[in-house]
Amino acid sequence: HRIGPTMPMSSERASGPVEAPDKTVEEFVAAFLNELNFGQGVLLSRSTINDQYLALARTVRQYLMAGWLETGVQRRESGRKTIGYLSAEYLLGRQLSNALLATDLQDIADEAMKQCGIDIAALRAQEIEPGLGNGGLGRLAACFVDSLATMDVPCIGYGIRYEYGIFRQTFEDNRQVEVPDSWLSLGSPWEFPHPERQVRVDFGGRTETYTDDQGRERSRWIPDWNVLGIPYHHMVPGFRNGTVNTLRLWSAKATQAFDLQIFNSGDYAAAVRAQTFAENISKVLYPEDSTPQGKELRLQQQYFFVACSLHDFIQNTLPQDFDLRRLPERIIFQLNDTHPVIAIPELMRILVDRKGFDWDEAWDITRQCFAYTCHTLLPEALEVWSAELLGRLLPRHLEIIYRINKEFLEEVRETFPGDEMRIRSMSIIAEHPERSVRMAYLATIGSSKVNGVAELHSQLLRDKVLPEFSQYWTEKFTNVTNGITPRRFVFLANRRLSDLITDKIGSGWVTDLERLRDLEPYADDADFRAEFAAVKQANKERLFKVLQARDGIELPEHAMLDVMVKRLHEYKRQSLKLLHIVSTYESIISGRMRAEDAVPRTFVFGAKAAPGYHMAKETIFLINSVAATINADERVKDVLSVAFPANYNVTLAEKLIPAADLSEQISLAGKEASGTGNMKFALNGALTIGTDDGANVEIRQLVGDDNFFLFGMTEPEVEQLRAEGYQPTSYYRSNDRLRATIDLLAGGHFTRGDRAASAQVVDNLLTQDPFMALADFQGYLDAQDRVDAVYRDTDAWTRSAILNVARSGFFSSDRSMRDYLDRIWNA
Ligand code: B1H
Repeated sequence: HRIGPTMPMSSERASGPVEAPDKTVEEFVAAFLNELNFGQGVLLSRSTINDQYLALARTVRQYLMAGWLETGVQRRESGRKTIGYLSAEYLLGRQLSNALLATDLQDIADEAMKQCGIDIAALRAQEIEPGLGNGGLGRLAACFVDSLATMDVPCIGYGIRYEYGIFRQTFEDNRQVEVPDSWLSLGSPWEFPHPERQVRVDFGGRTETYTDDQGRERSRWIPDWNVLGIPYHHMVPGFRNGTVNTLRLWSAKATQAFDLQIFNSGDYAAAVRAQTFAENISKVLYPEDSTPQGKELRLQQQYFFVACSLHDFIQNTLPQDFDLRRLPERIIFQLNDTHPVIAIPELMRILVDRKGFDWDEAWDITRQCFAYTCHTLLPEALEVWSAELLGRLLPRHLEIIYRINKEFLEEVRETFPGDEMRIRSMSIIAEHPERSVRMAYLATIGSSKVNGVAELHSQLLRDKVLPEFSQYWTEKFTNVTNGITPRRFVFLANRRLSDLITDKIGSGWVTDLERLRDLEPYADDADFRAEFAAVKQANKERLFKVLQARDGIELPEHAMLDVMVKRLHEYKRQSLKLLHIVSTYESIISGRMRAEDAVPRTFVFGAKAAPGYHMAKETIFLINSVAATINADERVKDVLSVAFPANYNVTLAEKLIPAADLSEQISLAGKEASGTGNMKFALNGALTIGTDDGANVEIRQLVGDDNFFLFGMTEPEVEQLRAEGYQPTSYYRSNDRLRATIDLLAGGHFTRGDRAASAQVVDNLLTQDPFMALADFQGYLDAQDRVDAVYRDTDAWTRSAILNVARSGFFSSDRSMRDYLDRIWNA
């Protein structure tokens, strides 16, 4: 079959303007019925909610289409530098509400659906969110592309169209059970497949050397299998500015050649199996957050989407005769962690092997085309691929990596002659325990800039993770503190607060979040405080309805809502939160504290554990067990409640965060690179109890110490304690409350007398406690006492909450994008 060339530029507009329907209820209804009848092939009277949802989505799409096509034309004509955001994850969240918000069609759509006798809320609820990411890293990518569209910056987001996103979490007998996330099963109205733009991706085989016609020794790759990448385009609408950028997600498909070879051998079943093998590449998102699995399929995924993306930009996006020496003027590929770092040798391969460039010239171009963001400090999270595996899957790339390394180390040797220790420590290739490729080193050497994601993290990155490199290239290292999109996480998620803010300071804050500063004076205005508190209460009631319908959870109306939502990981210390809850409960049932003297609290957890992360799953079991016991205990009724709704995701976050009073950000100092949930809570008027870690540091500096509950060791204190030899049992022995808490937890009180059921988490805390929860326990309880004291004073609490909102404008991802543009992209 023929794949036609795209039309030449000059004729693009000749095809006539694409016009959106008018923004009136009548036209909206007409477009909707048209989609329902002609698109979905049903009558309104016979249509299901899913039919109606799909038709509504396609109707809203019509309003975005003209902007999308026009943005595409402009991008091609302007010759502006494009940001190629390379990310293995995009945690998008639901699209319908965001599209209605971006087009300012919410009210019209409400009314139009009403006229059709449809409850739009039911249609919104019908959408399965695309969960193509694990947590913060994937959500960050989604916030960044939102901001770039809103700022009208040319950006193509490149990633993988996983057929199954992050698993759906359910609980059985208090334990996590994973269910596949078949998010495509009811149809996906937001994607546009383009099978005619398929790209072939090679794998395996060997390399051979030959002499080219100029007598130069060269290498070429003789691969032995390949797959096709089919791009699926998604619209990324800017906020009410007409810009619509593109997210291009790749799906793997078997090639015909691949099948034929085996079909001809006569083994039909083997041929079908081979097809499945190829298509497995984009089948499922790896569910590990922070600790990458060194699995072959994962490396296939990484190379697959990166090869498709580079090909797409160079062959299909740039003009035909483009001079690749000028590539850095037209593209900067931002590497979202090390997952896409194989793009660096891939670009070298394209330039040297396919386009005939000299090595040195190709290397000079390549380094200018990449920038690398590191998202972690955990040593176990730094990606490393065994040379054996890399060489088997991508033999030419391994060869290129060896040469990059050889030339780099020669350069270092010139600067530091005889310093072999240093040279070994900077090698991309590690020799122990097996020969392997350190992807973070490759990324650092092959990029023009390297950044961390919060001030503290960037400093630790320089000092601890890549110290030799930051000495060698001081200027290469920089910081860009993360941010979140205020469109989704304030305007959409918290309409009541948004209306209140807009009423006082106008609506400019939605795209210029620093304007929230203008709210500061209202913190001292009693009427405003009352309105602000009423918003919070209304958001809680909305949440309680959601939890009741979604999980059958009943919660008391008037309690402090204390929320910890994030992936389950030991370094994040959900177990420390659990110790606080059990300790409070123990104080009451032991009679040390009267129930009526406690500040009523509802604790909410949301957390998925990686399916293979044993300790994380045990912690989930224990939280659920504690929740069940406390919720059933009459002695603490309406004083302590614990809710752990299953399957925390973006959709639930949008309901939970606006309702929260207290935001739990309690990782061990030096472990959480940034955190972004922390920012969402502050912007929605929750106060933070947190350690001096990640972006908490910057939140506290901005909102002020009086409006933040700080506790725990600092990063240097952690290091010192570790060096002295940390002994968790010494805290258990010397702290009565800690001992009472752990004894209650260990004694089977929450597990129907089964002591073994809690033993793994408890023993881990007592004997290893790798993230020093016991060392920070007392400080945490003291900080929680300060929380109670402020909460009793409603005026003081609300005042602080308002100041948190007013002073957190810095955490807009628009600001992050401006920082990338200024410090990294030169665009
Ligand atoms: C973050 C990851 C991550 N850091 C490996 N690293 C993964 C690593 O599938 N994998 O193998 C998946 C995810 N995610 C997070 O990034 C940090 O922990 C947060 O602190 C940070 O806010 C977020 C965004 O920068």
